[in-house]
Amino acid sequence: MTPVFEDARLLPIRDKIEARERLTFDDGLTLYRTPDLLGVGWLANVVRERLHGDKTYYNVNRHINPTDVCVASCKLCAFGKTAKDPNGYTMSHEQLWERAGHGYTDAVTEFHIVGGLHPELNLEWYCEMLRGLKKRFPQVHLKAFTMVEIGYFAHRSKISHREVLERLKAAGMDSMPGGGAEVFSDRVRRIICDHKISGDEWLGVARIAHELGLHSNCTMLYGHIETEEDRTDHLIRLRALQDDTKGFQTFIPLAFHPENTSLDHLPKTTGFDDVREIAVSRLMLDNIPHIKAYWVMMTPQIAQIALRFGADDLDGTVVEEKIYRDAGGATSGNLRRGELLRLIREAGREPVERDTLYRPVERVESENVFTVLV
Ligand code: V47
Repeated sequence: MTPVFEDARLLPIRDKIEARERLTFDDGLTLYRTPDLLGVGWLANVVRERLHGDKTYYNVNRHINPTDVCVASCKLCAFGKTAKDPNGYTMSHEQLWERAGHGYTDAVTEFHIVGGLHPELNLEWYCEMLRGLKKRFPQVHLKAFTMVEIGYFAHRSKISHREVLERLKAAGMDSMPGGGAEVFSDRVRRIICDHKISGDEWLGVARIAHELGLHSNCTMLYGHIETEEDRTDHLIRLRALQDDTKGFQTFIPLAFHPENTSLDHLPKTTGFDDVREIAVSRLMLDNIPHIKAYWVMMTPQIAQIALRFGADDLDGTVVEEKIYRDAGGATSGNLRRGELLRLIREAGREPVERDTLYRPVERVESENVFTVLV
């Protein structure tokens, strides 16, 4: 059954979706500007169900942030501290390996590892950190370092992006998260994150990672000073790279949280905006398999609704998240597996526990103890 679209501008877009044709820049703008959110969501849900049926993915993961010391001082960030800040921290290898094991059970399948751009830690320090994790937790997938961190390691070590990636891969990096992409527009980056690598460099590092066989995710930070044109351009640039490499697994739209940042005068995104962003990305990114409604950023309630607006992934249990917590996130980290299952089932979807590469994880369940079948 086709709904009655309130906005006739959605009709040609519906025709393209039905014909599996690629949407244009102007289509993207229409999707961002129409008040007919239900129409946009209906279309995104068609694509989501075409790709995944009712399947909704989640994983059991822990975040590890080795340091919050960062040379970048981005206006968008509440996490980074200067090297002189007495409140900054840097874990020793032993502390980090011990922290990784906190509450560790065989249930954890992924460590998500990102940190500040520390002026004194060298590449070998990060390689040793990875080797130590692999030795202690050989079955855990190490999803580590944003394209921005790779750019910084290369700059500090005076070696190429490719060489940095090769050395980290040899030390145990299995794939990469999608952070640090923000919005690719140079104008926006100059204001919100002027010391970070450019959008082109971010895409360049991702291209090399994919060429080396490393999968990655990708993100977009929205809800600050960017325009609808900037958002559409960002999605189209990700789509173009994916045409070449096929290395992106998941796109994660990240709503800007202004609290404790230099942009705290900006209002927070609304539920309408968050749900629309999920739907527009599902429709524009026709070659990226998964769209993640990151519950830590959206709240579990809105993330659950997003499962009917294009999203097929909720991220995971997210033990010990810090970046959103520091930016005033109200629901930062530590959702129990049972709660994820309840959210997914109540949305009429079928939960599938996955590993980082979207292979289903089978478990024997007995009284809250989960054993991974290998
Ligand atoms: O890189 C920083 C963003 C990212 C703020 O790949 C902020 O599976 C909002 O990338 N308000 C980190 N956003 C989170 C991230 C991520 C999360 C979950 C899963 C994956 C994945 C990746 O958060 C940063 C930056 O883009 N960020 N500060 C802020 N105040």
